[in-house]
Amino acid sequence: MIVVLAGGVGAARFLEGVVQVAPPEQVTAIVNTGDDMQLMGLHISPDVDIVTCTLAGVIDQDQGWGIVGDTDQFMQWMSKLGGPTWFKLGDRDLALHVRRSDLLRQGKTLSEIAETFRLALGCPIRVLPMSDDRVETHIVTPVGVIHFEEYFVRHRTQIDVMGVEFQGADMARPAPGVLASIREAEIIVIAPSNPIVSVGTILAVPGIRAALRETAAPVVAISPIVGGAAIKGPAIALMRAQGYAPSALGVAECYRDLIDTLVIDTVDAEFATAIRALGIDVVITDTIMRDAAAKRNLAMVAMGK
Ligand code: FO1
Repeated sequence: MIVVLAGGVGAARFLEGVVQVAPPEQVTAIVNTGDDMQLMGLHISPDVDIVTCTLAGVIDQDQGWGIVGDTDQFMQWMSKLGGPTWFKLGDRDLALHVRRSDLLRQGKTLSEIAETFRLALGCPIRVLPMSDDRVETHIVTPVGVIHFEEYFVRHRTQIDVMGVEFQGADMARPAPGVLASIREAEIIVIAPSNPIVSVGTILAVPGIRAALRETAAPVVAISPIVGGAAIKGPAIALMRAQGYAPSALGVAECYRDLIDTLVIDTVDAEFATAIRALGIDVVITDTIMRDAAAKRNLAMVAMGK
């Protein structure tokens, strides 16, 4: 069994590589739900949807989120009616959100819904939300403490980050199957996701960090920082705000108590010695997932094949 700790787009692309080299039924993704939010009465669960829809082959590949071929009638009418339009939900995506919200109101859990959706959409790997309890990542900024999606999408990250809060995390329980899958894994890979707000949020759920430290399986992380820049998203500002250098070495420091190996990009080879000095093995490869072959290569390297 292969367990992958996953955020959104970067993790989904990495998982596309994993399923090229391993049977999908042996792959479990434990997915960040700290980006989840309530908007217009709907429960939005971006990372779970990104992973599910990417692996099901129905993602809008250009954006990395949303549904392929989607239309925008809903957003157009929302705009006419003076509703919020900063967070785009296409018409097909809307169906997914209405259905999820309805099932939650009927008493279903996020993980039950994730299973229903992945089967309905044809996602071949197991997708486990990190928790069924409400956890929300909030960013401390000069204009107040705002939800991560407001910082990321509404403000387009053009606002200072003073800190990060994982609201609800201390009371959250890992979703059913999360701790067992970590315990029973043959290998655990931390996807090239944001170490602070994607993976950091998963690790903030009590029990998950301890399970990773106790597992007999090797724990391998892939640096999402390449040449001092994030492959996607606001990792640099968030790492700085949390006191980490925005580099492959900073990523190693984020995970130093957890991982056996860090996969870094060839352009970051200069950090290998310093990372090894932390007691972490280093594997150097091309980590940019340009195409299917690059995703496959990264999955092979991370899985030690
Ligand atoms: N990202 C954007 O940049 N703009 C959007 O309007 C947007 C809408 C959206 C709707 C559904 C969904 O599942 C994801 C969506 N995302 C959007 C992506 C999301 O904000 C982030 O990429 C993740 O939360 C970070 O992993």
